[in-house]
Amino acid sequence: MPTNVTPEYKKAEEAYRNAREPKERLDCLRQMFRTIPKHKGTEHLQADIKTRIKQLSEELAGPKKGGRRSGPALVVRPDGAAQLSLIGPPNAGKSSLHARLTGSHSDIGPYPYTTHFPVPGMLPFDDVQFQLVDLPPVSSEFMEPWLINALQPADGALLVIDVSDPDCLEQVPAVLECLRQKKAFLTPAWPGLDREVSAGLDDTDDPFRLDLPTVLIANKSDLDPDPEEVKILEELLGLSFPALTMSAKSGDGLDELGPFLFRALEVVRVYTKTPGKRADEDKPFTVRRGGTILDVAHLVHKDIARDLKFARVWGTDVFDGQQVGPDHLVSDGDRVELHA
Ligand SMILES: Nc1nc2c(ncn2[C@@H]2O[C@H](COP(=O)(O)OP(=O)(O)OP(=O)(O)O)[C@@H](O)[C@H]2O)c(=O)[nH]1
Ligand SMILES: [Mg+2]
Repeated sequence: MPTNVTPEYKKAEEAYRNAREPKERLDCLRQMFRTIPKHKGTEHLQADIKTRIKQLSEELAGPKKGGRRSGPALVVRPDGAAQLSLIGPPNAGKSSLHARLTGSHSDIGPYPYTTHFPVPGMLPFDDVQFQLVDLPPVSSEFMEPWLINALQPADGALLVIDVSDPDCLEQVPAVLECLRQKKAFLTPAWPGLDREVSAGLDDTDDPFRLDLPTVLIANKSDLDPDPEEVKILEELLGLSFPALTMSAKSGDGLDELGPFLFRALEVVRVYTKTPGKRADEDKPFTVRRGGTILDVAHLVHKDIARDLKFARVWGTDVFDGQQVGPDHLVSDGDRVELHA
């Protein structure tokens, strides 16, 4: 963080870090630009903010008629309990996994660089869904210039590799380096897993630094059935991501992803009910551990959040129908009646 920034700027930066919708992010960036002290020490940051405002405005303007920017959206609006991006070298099987896990029809090809645009899809787990976004590959030869933007709304990443391909020893460091150069860092630290965050993170104050909790997906296990293979790989590469072994072809290991994400992201499901009625048991709202009644109210409707007075809760750490305030922390499975 540059010195001498104002509280207004800090507030705008904090809001930017928390914003998930592209439109909201753009508003925050504009606020950052308005409030940043204009002196020599902030020149780099000013330039960075301006570039991001330009990129995001273009993205939001959508396809231009006959212009360069036509085709599918390059940033996927978050949906479900969390958004996860599929990242990896060419031909690792990202699209094959995406198709199997979400039922999407993402293009699959026996040659590299098959996928050209983000493809969203939903992975069901229990009564929630995770949004998986298939992406074009990353390699030292080429990375789509918009790819880093597409990662911004993500809550985590699936780093997909072909575990049977010896080239992944070069490919994985190349992927990590390409992302790092654009300030995106894949980290083994997930909120719900007991793992130490690697020390010595530099520049954690940079508002444009993106840290994505990452799980290594060792795909094509049908071609290399040695269950130790991924451990050996991680050791050779000096990595410590949590890892899951899968085969998009045989289907092995696919059903481990949902439970992993639920636990690692500390998803908390809350069922809302209207007074005197049963809770809507099929469609929970989801927050993360640490989420409050007010966070749930925001998901239901912004007016309800604005006017919220108290809630009644049935579930964990409360007696049945206990009255609680907006700051009360919710637990998984809570049934909640919101009173405005
Ligand atoms: N044997 C085997 N083949 C697989 C598996 N997963 C994918 N493949 C094959 O690997 C090739 C590449 O698959 P894609 O899903 O297109 O790979 P991708 O990572 O999306 O490739 P890009 O979009 O180019 O980055 C295809 O021929 C798939 O049929 C698997 O688990 N086992
Ligand atoms: Mg693909």
